[in-house]
Parts: sequence; structure tokens; C-alpha cells
Amino acid sequence: MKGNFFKALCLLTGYAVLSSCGPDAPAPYGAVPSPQQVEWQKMEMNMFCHFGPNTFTSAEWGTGQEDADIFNPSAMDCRQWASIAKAAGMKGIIITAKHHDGFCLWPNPVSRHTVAQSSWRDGKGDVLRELSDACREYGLEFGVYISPWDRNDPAYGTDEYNEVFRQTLASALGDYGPVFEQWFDGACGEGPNGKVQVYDWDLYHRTVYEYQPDAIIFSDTGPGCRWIGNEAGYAGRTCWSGLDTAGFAPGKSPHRDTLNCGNVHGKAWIPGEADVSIRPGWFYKDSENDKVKSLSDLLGIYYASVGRNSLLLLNVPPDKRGLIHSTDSLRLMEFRAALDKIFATDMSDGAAAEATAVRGDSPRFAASNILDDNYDSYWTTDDGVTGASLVVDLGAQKTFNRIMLQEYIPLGQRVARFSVDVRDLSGGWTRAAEGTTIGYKRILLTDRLTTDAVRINIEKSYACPVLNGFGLYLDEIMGETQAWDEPDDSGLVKESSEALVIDLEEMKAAEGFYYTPRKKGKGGCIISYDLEVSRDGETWTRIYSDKMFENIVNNPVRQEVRFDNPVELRHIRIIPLRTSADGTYGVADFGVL
Ligand code: FUL
Repeated sequence: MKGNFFKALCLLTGYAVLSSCGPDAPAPYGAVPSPQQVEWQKMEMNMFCHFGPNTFTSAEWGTGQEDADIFNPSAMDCRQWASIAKAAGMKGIIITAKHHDGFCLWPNPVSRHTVAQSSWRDGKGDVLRELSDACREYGLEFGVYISPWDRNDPAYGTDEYNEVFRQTLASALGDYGPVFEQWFDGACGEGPNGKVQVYDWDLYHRTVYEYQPDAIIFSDTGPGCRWIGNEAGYAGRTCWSGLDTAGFAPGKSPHRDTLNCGNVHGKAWIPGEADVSIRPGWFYKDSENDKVKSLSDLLGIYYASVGRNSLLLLNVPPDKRGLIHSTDSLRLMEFRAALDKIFATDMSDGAAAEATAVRGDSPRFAASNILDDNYDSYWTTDDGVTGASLVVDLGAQKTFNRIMLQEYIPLGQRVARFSVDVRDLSGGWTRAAEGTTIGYKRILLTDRLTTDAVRINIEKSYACPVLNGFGLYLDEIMGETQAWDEPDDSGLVKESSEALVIDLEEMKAAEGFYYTPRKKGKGGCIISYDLEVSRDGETWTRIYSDKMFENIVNNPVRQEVRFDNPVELRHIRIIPLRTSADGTYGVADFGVL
């Protein structure tokens, strides 16, 4: 009604200024992002840096008993990290200011386990200072990971710890300029008193906002953004930014599949963030220098995160020198060059677009808005019109294999099903791709297609669809990659009561052993175990009792354990004590080093 009134007024008064006349913009639908969340989503790709005592001990989860002097980078230079992140096209860096071992990379006044207690730079070093300065210099945002789980703090396990943690947050967030993201891990353990810590999340969140009102808070359940449910960098093919959090908390999260896909009509806007390491582990290890992810792996991850309505947080862990290793930085530069090459040419540049329906028939909401570079101009339909097609006429035959679509998320996420057709030489349409959600950005991977027109069919939308971006690209680089979400049933599932045994058939001096769970941890993982070796298969010697594969549930990849000294053995067995599945565990590989 209002729209019609303005239209009449425009005609009467002869107004030609279309932006101030014509139909109103659609009302927001469902949960919508805050302005900070919209800006955060536009960052698309950030760098994660896991750095701390584990860098020097090759652990994934430090015990908290490490000597502070273990942290001693020989040539630390955060400007090197920032320059590499910038050149790789990252928009920000998030650093593990405090990991589960409790060691603080800044002189936290309420901790006795920090850089100030180490001899690195005579106890005067401060990684947060150097990194926040370097980020500012390179025009990057600065973010922090601060683990509430603390295996060092004597107060952990008591109420008092909540106050220690509040002051820890205040110190890290109050002193280093703007922090764009606060990363909270939900992990929780027992304190020295044997009691499980009860976290005061309300207090923690209030503290973050007190010092950094614009920060996005990451956790399993937000409130700013959510964990994507795996540490492999893959969002669901269906990925809603809405999430229902009632009854949940960080560490007590919805099912991983729910985190992966979000909730349709989810009550809160908590978009996905896909975190993954460029190496098998989160912390630097010399033994993983030849296991840095391939260019194809990184491109696959990009399409499965940024291309599925998520932000990509790619971990590039600095080494013992406090520098990013050349293997990792070279791979990042290859990755950047590949993205630049793929996305440099949009085959829809210069195209014309028409839609079967346009809101109020107004040019303000015309189909051509999906082709311009203005984020805030979009195509939409009248309220109640939830199915429509757009034809993008390319003007000539073009070849591509990536189709990019964007929904204008400030008005919410609406589209639940869509398809894309290409025009064939006889003028008919052939189905090229189908999808469910779009969200901030969706990139569909297709076979190589050659056509002069593309038709986007919005088949199901919970309110009038609102699209603001579209592109067609040719990726001639990505090779074979075994995607996280491709089926892979290799490996065995064993009963938890059964040991995992190998007979090497000859004596060997083993330096350690490795265990790889099945892909996605299917069938369960061994979490803790006893390890025994034997020369004859009858008399066994215990090497480890109740030892843990660190972080194996979230990151079910090959774990290598090195003995202090080589051990002469012919037989080796892992006796599972705790597994992640009820009564079973999976094995893709087990062997000695
Ligand atoms: C996990 C942690 O336990 C890992 O060590 C790592 O920091 C990862 C990003 O989050 O939950």
C-alpha cells in the first residue's frame, strides 16, 4: 500500500529520483546479523596462529607443568606473520594468547605462568604487543584465543578461577587496541582439587563486551559466531546462519551436524566459522614439515567454507624460531595466486539480467543489481513471491565451472532451495547445479560448462528472496582432493575391549608409534590408552599408562607419539581405556616409527 502511494506521488510530482520513491525494501526476515557480524562475514578469510610452549614440546595439549623457559623463540618476528597473512589475502590474525596449558603470551598480572616468567627477552617480551602492533601496521584486524580450560592455574576447579579468568580477559582485551574476535574454546577439565570447573559464561561475555563492545565472540554456540562442528574446514552443504542455543552452552553444544548446518529458522544469528590447520596438528612440529596441506586441499577447504556461507579461519602455526616456516608461507602464496587467478575474471561481467518478478517493478530492485559490485544493491520480489527465476544473458558463449551466489544477509537468510540451468544451443535449458542454502556466499562446483545464458531458479524461500551477488568463474587449478564430506569407509571398527596389536615379525628399534582413526572419527577414536611392547608376544612391558591422544576427538587425524629413547620391540599393543564411541573405536592405520 505504502509503496503504491509513493509510486502515485512520484508520478504526480514527476519525481525521477527512484531511490527515494517506489516500493519499500523488504522487512528483515527471521534472525538477522548485527552490523558487526555483517562486517565480520565480509572478512571471509582469517589466519589463526597456534603458538606457545607446545611449539617447543611438539604437544597439542600441554600439561601446564612445562617450565616457562621452554618458550624461547630464537628469532620471533610478528611482522613476518602479518606480512604473510596480508599477502595471502587474510583480513585478520587470531593468536592463541593462552592455550589449555595456561601459559600466557603476554605478561598477565594474574598468572604466574607467562612470558614474564620465562627468560625469553629477559622476561620483557610480549607477543600480544608485537602482534597487535604488526597487525595495525599491515592493516589487519587482531583477535585472541583465550582458553578458559587452564591446566596450570592453581585456582582452576574453584569459583575463584572465574574471577582470575575475568581479570585475564580484562588484561588481554584492555591493553592492545581493538580486538575483532574473541575465540572461546569450550574445553573443560578438573582442577588440582579434582573438581570440574564451572565456567561463568555470562561473566566472561560481559567482560569481553566491556573492553571490546564490537568483538565477535566465537564458541560452539556463539553468541557472535559458531564452531562449524569439525576441525577440517568444512561447512555443511546446507548451512544456515541461524542457531537455536536454548539449553546449550560452550562445551555443551548442539550435535556437530547441527553446528555444521545451523538451524533453519534458528532463533539467533550465529554464523559458522570453519577452523582448520594448514598442517595435521594445530601447533608447529618439525615432523609435519612434509605434511603441509596441498594447494588442492586448500582450494577444497575454501570452497567448503567461504563457498558455503562460512568464514575460513586457517591456522598457520609459527615455528620454534617464532617465524612462519617457508613451506607454509610458500603454500599460502600459491593459494593466494590460485584464488586471484580463478576469481580475476567473472564470466558474467557485462552480462544483462532479467527476472520473472521484481519488487514493485522498480529498478531499485532489478535483476541487474546482482551483477554490480555494490554490496547493498540487490534484486528482490514482492512480499509473498517466494519463487522466481533470473536469467543472466552473457551475450556470448562463456566457459566456467564455479557459480557464485550471494544473499543480502542484512535482511536475513531466506533461500532454502535453488537450482541453476544453462542454455543449450537450441535455446532449451539444462540443469547444471542444485543447492539448498545460499547465505552470505555460496559457490557451486560444476563440470566445465559452456553457454551464453544462465538461469537461477529460486525454488523455495521463506520470504521474498533477496540476492545481491552473482559470478561465474573458471577454476583450472584445483586437482584431486579427498573432501572431508566425501564418503570414506576405509579402516576397521574394533571393540573397545580389544587391544590394537601388531607383530612386526622381527625385532626393531622403534622411535615411537602412530595411530590414525577412521575419517571423521567414524566408529570412535581411542582417547586414552596403555601402551605395551614385547619381544616374544608373551611378556609385555608397559611404556605408558593412561596416556592421551590429545585433541583426537575434534581433530581425528594421525597421531604420532615419540619415545624418549628408541625401544627394542617386535610386538606393540595399544590397550584402549577410553574411546569416543560407546564400546568401539576405529582404526585406519597403526604402526611404529
Ligand atoms: C580445540 C583445542 O582443543 C585445540 O587444541 C585447538 O586449539 C583447536 C582450535 O580448538 O578445541
